[in-house]
Order: sequence, then C-alpha cells, then structure tokens
Amino acid sequence: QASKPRLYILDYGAGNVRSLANSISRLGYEFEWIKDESDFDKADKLLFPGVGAFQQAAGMLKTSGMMESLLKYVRSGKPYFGICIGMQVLFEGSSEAHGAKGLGVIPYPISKFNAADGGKKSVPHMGWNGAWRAHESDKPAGDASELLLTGEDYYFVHSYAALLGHSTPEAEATLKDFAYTVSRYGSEQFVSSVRRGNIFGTQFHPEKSGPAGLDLLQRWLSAPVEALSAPPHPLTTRDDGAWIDQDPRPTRAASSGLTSRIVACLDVRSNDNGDLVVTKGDQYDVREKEEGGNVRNLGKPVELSRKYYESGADEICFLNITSFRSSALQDQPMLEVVRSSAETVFVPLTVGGGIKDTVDPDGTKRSALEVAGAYFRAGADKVSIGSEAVLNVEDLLAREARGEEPLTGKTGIETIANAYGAQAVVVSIDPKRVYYDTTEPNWIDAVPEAHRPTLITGETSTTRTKPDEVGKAWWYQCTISGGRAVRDVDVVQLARGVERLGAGEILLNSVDRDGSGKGFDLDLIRQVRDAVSIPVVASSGAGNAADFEEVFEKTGCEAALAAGIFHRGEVGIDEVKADLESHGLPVRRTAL
Ligand code: 1PR
Repeated sequence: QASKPRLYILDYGAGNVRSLANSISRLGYEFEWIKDESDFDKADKLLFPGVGAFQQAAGMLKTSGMMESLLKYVRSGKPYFGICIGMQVLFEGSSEAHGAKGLGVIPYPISKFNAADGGKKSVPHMGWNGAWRAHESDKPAGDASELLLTGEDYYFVHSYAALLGHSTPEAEATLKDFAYTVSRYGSEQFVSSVRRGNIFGTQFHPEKSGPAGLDLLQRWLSAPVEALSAPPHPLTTRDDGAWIDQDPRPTRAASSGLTSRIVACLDVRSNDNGDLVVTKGDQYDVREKEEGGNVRNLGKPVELSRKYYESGADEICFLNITSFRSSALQDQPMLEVVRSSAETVFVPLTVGGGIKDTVDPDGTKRSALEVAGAYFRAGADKVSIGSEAVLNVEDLLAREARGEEPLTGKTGIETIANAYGAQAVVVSIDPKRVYYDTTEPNWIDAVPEAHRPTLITGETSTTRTKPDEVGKAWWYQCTISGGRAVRDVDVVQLARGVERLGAGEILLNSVDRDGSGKGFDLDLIRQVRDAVSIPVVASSGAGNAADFEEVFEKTGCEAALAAGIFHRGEVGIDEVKADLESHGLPVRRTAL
C-alpha cells in the first residue's frame, strides 16, 4: 500500500495561515510546516497560502533563499497549490512591488484594479465572487482531478490581479497554455484560478470560502499525486473568444460581480463575573435598564460565531468592547475566542478593540502591529481600529495644516497595512449626529466649514424616520472610547483620512441608530460611501430584512452588518438573503 503523501505548508510569517491549517485538519489531513530548504525535497504536495502583500512575500522568499527552492519544487512536477499571493508568485512580477519578481512560471504581469472603472469602484476587491471557465478541457466529466469547479461564490481579497488585456498580445497568448477561470470585477476581468500539470493556484481563499472552498481543498488534498502531476490536457477555446461558462444568475450581471455581503457582529466584553460574553447595547449602553444594571448577556462568542457561519453569514466580526487596563495582548481570553472560532468558522473573521500602541503595567511597550500580529496568528483575517484612528487623523490634519508631511508611517494603520496589506486593516467609526438649531436666524453662518451639514431636510432618510427629521440639520461628529467622548472631526474627514493612512475598509456604525431597529442611517452611509474608494460596511439600526435591501440599493455600500436582530433571533441571515435576492441583489447561497 502506498504511503500517504507528505503535505507541507509554506508560511512566510505574515497574515492568517491558521485558517488554512484549521481547514486541512478539519478535512482530516495532516501537514508539516516548511522549516528550511531541505523540506522542499521531503514534500509530496506543497501549499503556499500567501496572505498579505506581494512585496513582503517575494522579499521573504528572496532573503531566506527559498525562492530558488520553491522554483525547483514547482519545476519538479510535484503538486503545488498557491493561494492568493501564493498564486501571484507564479506570475512574472507585480506592479505592487516595484522590481520584485515572481517565479515567472506564468509569463504574465500582475497589475492593480482600476478604482476609476465605471465611474468608481472600491479597491481592494473584497468579498464573494464567482469564477467561470475560460476554456474547455477534454477531461471526462466528473474527473476526480478536475479542480476548477465553477458556479460557486468564493472569497476574494486583493487589490492586484492578473488582469486580462493588461499585457502584450504575446503574453496574453501564453495564458492559453493554462487552464484558467475568469472572474469579473466591474468591467475588469482577471484570472481567478489557474492550472497546468502540477501547478494549481487560486486568487480567492478556499479556506475562507465556506463549504464551497472546503470542497475545493478536499478535492486537491484527496487527489493522488500522480493525477495532480499528470501532463496538462489539451484545452479548447471557443472561436468567438467567449468563456465556456456563463453566469446563469441574471442578478449578477447588473452588479460589480460581488455579492451583497452580510456580516454578523458580536460585541464581546467581560461581564460582572469576568466571563467574556456577547452583549448588545442601545446607543452603546450595554447594561440592563432594570435595577442592578448587569451587562446584557446574549450568549457565548465561540458558539454564536459558529451558528452564524452555519446559517450563511458572509463574514463574522468580533468587537472587544472591554475597556482595557493594559494592552489587548494581555487579554488572552479574547485571543482564545478568536483561536477557537477560527477552528469552525471558514469565512473571514475581523477582530477589533484595543488595537493601538500601549504600555503594559509592567512597562512593556506593545505596538499596534504586535497586537494585530497576535490576532492574525490566532486566526483573524482583519483587525479593526476604532478610537486610535480618530486620533491619528487629527494628527494628520494638524500636520497638514502646519505644512508638514502628513504621513509619518508610524501609526497603527500604516504599520499594519504595510506588513499585512491594506485589506487586513478595517477602521471602525462611531459617529453621532449633532443637531443645529435651525430656528435661530443665520444659524448656518456660525457653523465651522468642516461641520457644514450636507443635508437639511432629512428627505432622503428611511421612511420610518422621515417625519421627525424633516427640517432638521446636523453634522456627524466622530467619537472615541465606545461613544463616550466626542472629538472635533467630522465623519467624512475621518473616512478620507484613514483611507490616506492606508486602511482597506470602513466599518461605519452610528451611535444614534445602534440597537434602535429604526433602519440604517442612509444619509450617513451615503456621505461616507461617496467620499472614499475603499469598501464600506454599513452598520447600526437594522430592524428587519427590508432594511438591508434599502441600504444596499440606496447607498451602494459593499456590506451590511447587524447584531441585535440576529442575536435575538428576530430575523435570520437566510431571510435577509432571500429578501435581497427577491429584489434582484446577488447573494452568496450556502449548502450548509
Ligand atoms: O476603540 O479601537 O478599542 O475599538 C472599540 C470598538 O468597539 C469600536 O469598533 C467600537 O465601535 C466598539 N464599541 C465600543 N463600545 C461599544 C459599546 O457598544 N458600548 N460597540 C462598542 C459598538 C456597534 C456595533 C454594533 C452595531 C450593530 N457597537 O458593533 O454591532 O451598531 O448593532 P445593531 O444591529 O444591534 O443595531 P477601539
């Protein structure tokens, strides 16, 4: 009997590789980490889960001398599976890293998405998208080694891609030697997976793509080494150049390609007994209204996150709202929550709360980068920064006003984005409406330029809140420390500032709407959505399924988040998705 193939994973120390390790264990396979160059010879199958930035990956491979060994392995004909950056290193090089070269196995460049495409689109390309075959292989239908399955949604997160039509006709022609799938983001098409002989790569993350991703991994893991190393089958391209598969879902055609993402949020804090519980407040007050005022306990974080994964949440967000006496790193229970959740949740995990430079009581300095690194290693895909981001943008604006260089490269947003990629840094904003007294004559003259209200009638607000808003004027003031302290920065200033610092996504809460069930604050979300080119997650106020449809339709946000209605079982994630689909919005459907 043939011995089991030895599976190795190459980790270059950036980003969340824990999730891939967890998914392999969950599928019942064993693996080892590549520790030095000699391990490449021992490996029968190799997985390279490249998360983060191309430059970091290529740089590490070069300085550690592993680039040569990797190239030798890939050329040896033994099975290789590269994920995201692990696929991109097969290509020639990336415009992300000036001069940093890939392995050049696929002589085609990696370039950046065009944010100006079709007016405007958010970059990174973040979320769930389909993958469609460009060619037909002559393999028999159902061949066990057929990996490029289509018709499912997979999780993508990247700003650079092998964009079709971005190179010379000669380079484009060499792509025809590879079996690849194509995905579309706006009007741009890119290679979303590629295969030839022993080489397989996906731009998306199977380990974060729910059941569809696990299924894909399972197929590669279970395929015999010989089947994965066999010479490529001839490919046929359609004469008219069209892809073999076409997206059968009509709703998709009208969208950017991405589905409308639904995020389940778990605010976590220690209760009065010191246990971490999922809680939920109204306007950020998480204590019971009756006597005693205990912290509301809505369940256990790990159990709830698994439940939401199984019921189809596209993403899970943990916000640790405990006030830390020292750094969040000392808070081992939260790291343990992330670690345990990542064992059963195979969609992206975001973790926020306390991610900033701090000093522990014993004098040990902890940088935001260090805290974030601990969460990534525990299984988080993104970290979310709240209060600190407001202070950073204040500094940025002050430096700019003094005529100094606005970016220092030292803030948490910058250092984390630099090491792990912009897509790993979310900024969570907690704005609050500040109303003007419009009955005062010439009230507008007293309003500072930065706080000019952009709407005075409220007529664009949700129908349920319209009557009491008509005639009012307000601005959106940013808060810190869980809404307890206000700052002078306006929400648009903040959103633009964090984008300049390098954040990859905005989680937009509303202190006024939090827990109210009155619907999302559409005016707020539209203002921020229009002000930046990074994805925006709308949050706070969801009361029913129709609120989600409204926020996607009226603001163009990429994702919508809710907490209370999911925790209390008032509305299910499947119900929200069914409603969106009935209104022609694309959603990810799961088989679970
Ligand atoms: O400032 O970097 O330590 O991060 C703290 C994080 O914790 C911030 O993201 C901040 O939004 C959050 N936070 C702090 N205090 C509270 C609180 O509730 N007392 N929660 C808090 C914020 C808002 C959302 C909530 C949505 C949806 N909660 O997380 O899930 O409003 O709720 P709904 O659907 O029930 O309306 P830092």
